[in-house]
Amino acid sequence: MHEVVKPDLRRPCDVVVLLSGAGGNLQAMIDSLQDGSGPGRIRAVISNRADAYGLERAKSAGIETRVLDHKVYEGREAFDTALIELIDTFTPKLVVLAGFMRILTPGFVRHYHGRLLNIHPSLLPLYKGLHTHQRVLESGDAEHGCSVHFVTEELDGGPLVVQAVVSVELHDTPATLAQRVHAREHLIYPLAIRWFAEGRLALGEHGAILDGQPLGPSGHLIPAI
Ligand code: NHR
Ligand code: GAR
Repeated sequence: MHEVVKPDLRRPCDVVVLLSGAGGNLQAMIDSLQDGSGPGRIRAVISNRADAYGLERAKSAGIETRVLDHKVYEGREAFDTALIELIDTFTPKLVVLAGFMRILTPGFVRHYHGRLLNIHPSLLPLYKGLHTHQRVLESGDAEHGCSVHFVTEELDGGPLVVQAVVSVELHDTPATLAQRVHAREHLIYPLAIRWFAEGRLALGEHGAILDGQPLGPSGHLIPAI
């Protein structure tokens, strides 16, 4: 089976970020990780959309950007093969999905086994897939939130690393709820990336491991404020 690979802590952990949109999570990573003192360093930001605002944020922070338009490729396999090739020119130890909106093939996910993270706007395993804020409101749930997980072949189903809970309020709309979820995303994603870069977080055979201890099925849980 896959063994837990110990990182070389003498070198900073190079990270490649994949995104498709606004890049609020990228900005949170830049603000919390990119000052050069921390263990992580964003080497490149890759978008499948040329108009993603996240690309502007990267450029403003002096980070290299690339665009790989999925529409130019014949199918997911061809796109993912090209994406792997591009990512690997930056030799990252960690790849993070930050609002990346393309489902990835099993081959891609296997290639980055144990070093691919995603943030999803729900308390997984609830509300996998898209339009989570609206679905939570329609169900009348009292709580919502966000989750960082290792990416596996099962969409939004990989081992959880950290979750933050957000209370649903009486007059919430998908937009107001999303705003509070985003604020928590911007806290937990840099936290998880820092753990990984420090060599504290790994994917074991039975789930995520932090400081040598299994994290359990929900990951590290941050309650609602
Ligand atoms: N790939 C795998 N294999 N496993 C995961 O857990 C993944 C993944 C790729 C992306 C992010 C995910 C989310 O957090 C993610 C997790 C896009 C879609 C989707 O339906 C679903 C989930 C996620 C991202 N995408 C459509 C598609 O056909 C396109 C939608 C669009 O372009 O707006 O790929 O929610
Ligand atoms: C975030 O809320 C993220 O959790 C979600 O998209 C938003 C991206 O915002 N991801 C997905 O829905 C993945 N399917 P950002 O571009 O401002 O970081």
